[in-house]
Amino acid sequence: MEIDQLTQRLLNDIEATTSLQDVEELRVAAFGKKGVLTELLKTLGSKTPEERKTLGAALNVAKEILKEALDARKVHFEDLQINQRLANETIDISLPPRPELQGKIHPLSKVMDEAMDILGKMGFSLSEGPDIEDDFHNFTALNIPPQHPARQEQDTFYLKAGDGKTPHVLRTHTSPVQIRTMIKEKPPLRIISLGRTYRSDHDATHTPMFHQIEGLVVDKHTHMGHLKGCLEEFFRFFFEDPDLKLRFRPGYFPFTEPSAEVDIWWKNSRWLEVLGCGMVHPNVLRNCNIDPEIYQGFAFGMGIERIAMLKYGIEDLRLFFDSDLRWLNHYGFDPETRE
Ligand code: 2NM
Repeated sequence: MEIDQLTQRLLNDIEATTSLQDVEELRVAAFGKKGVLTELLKTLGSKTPEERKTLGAALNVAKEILKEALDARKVHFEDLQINQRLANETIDISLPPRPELQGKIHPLSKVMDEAMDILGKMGFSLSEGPDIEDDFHNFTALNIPPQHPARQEQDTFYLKAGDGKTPHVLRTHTSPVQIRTMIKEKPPLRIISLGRTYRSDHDATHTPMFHQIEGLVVDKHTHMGHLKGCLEEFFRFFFEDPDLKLRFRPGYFPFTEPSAEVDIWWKNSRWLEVLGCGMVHPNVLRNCNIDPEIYQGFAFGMGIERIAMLKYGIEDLRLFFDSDLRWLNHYGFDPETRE
């Protein structure tokens, strides 16, 4: 039958379309004003009632089949288009994130942690005090006389004082912390103080702000043997060398008597000065209301920067305070592993 053939041909054409536009063109070719099926429907009027009935029915069936095929094909291309857009317009969440910057432990913090760790295990506890000190705690109580060079303008940062008042200072060592603790607490004492200290000095080997750690033991019958044993123990742990050799040379500090400078035998080659120490001067104990006839003390102090440079092979002191990330990444320590 002619209509069956026509339907089959159109169905093949629909199947062969490659775009929505093709589908629409076919729809017009079949059902438009001049479409083949429209034209065929127009011929019904000139048919006999009998022919009209069979032809009409056949055309209706063909119309249904073709409309369904056209709609299905249209939906097919619309789906294709949407899927294509979805594929093109999605955000690619598989992009790797930008690497997160990992901070490092500053070598000075590392050395302070290590020193506190060792001295903590040896029974010392940490004392704290202010960076801005008064003349009494920074100088007078430490048996530093008024004419001592340490007090002079070029060494000490003096703050502006009120009329007739003695000016405050930026502490020139951490010893005033120990003075405060000796005044506040009763012996026996076994304390360390550490932190920032300030001196008006700036060249290749000095920065105006630097760090110190000091230890103090006050007890009955304390003597230089205890001091030597304590420092030997400390440095052997700190430099991870159980055979490390120490040398005590006579020295001078106003706050200790006798006083000594301590050297370590470095890399099988030379003596290096690392620390100053001594027996706390009786005047210092008296200034803190401790009776030197009953109690004696030993004390020691060292610069954190210097021992950090030795332990970690850092050449230039001034780079400690530049906050240069490349330097920190190189000399700093991983906060997780601390290595
Ligand atoms: C040093 C050397 C020698 C010291 C003395 C005191 C105090 F407060 F107990 F008198 N604290 N620290 C001291 C002694 C510090 O540093 C080179």
